[in-house]
Amino acid sequence: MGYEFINFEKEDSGVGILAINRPKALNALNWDTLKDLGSFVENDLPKEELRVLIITGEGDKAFVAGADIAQMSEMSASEFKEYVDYAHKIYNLIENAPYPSIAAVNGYALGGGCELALACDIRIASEKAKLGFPEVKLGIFPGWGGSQRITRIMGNAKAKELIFTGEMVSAEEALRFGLVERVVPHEVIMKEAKELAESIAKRAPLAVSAAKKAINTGSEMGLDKALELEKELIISCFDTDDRAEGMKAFLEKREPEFKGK
Ligand code: DAK
Repeated sequence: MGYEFINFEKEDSGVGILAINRPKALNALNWDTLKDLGSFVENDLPKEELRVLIITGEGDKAFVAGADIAQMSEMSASEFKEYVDYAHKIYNLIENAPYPSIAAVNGYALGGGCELALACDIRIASEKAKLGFPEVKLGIFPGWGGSQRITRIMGNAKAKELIFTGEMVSAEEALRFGLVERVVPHEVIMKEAKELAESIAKRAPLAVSAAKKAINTGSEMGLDKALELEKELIISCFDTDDRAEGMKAFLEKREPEFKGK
């Protein structure tokens, strides 16, 4: 596919593993890396066959250490705007994708890197991971969705503490206030992420996708409207082959074979 800064492989289970591949710079997202990520997610990700996407970083040290500071420091105001617009577009695409995503946070997840993890549905961290938003040390603040997504995940007060101080936290601390869902030994992070992904990949894909939409969209609505949305989505699930298969398989005491139809 000709991408220098990302690697991708898809397993038979339907689990795709996308790794940001710029380990010498701790996978910092310079323009070329961000464009590879964006272009791949937009155009080349095999969406039809994909059940779950795992995002991680190559190397042993970092998930993504943020936007590329060297490159950012040289940008004009218009380039800076273009950079942030593009990152917003790609992170929104990941957040709103029909397939679920898991961030396997295998090391530093800082600034734009932590924001990438936040755009994923679930975050698993290695016990060696460090997470945070150092942007205020650079004269900016988390602007790739971070200041908004983080408050929705862990509340305004803790988010302010993290963002205002710019300090990194350990994976264990991140777990305590809900920035990550699991912490696992470093050596097994990909194994754990794959096991979790495979357990989701076995389920009815349209139902998982509808549940993601109900949660993501519904949590931004008032309860009455959100309950209406839930009703619409569950009714749309009832009308699928997978719903018929799931219930039939239960009654026949066998595993269902879901087709995503
Ligand atoms: N950018 C560029 N290079 C980076 C980098 C980064 N974010 N992080 C690490 N590197 C490079 C280092 O420069 C070094 O390169 P060489 O010197 O070897 O050429 C190499 O990766 C290894 O890093 P270190 O030698 O520093 O490794 P250490 O183990 O000593 O330290 C560290 C690891 C993660 C603590 C340290 O590298 C570090 O503090 N990195 C910077 C982390 C950071 O501040 N991240 C946030 C970036 S700001 C926007 C809104 C938001 C954003 C952008 C735009 N708009 C509204 C337009 C987002 C901003 C950010 O993400």
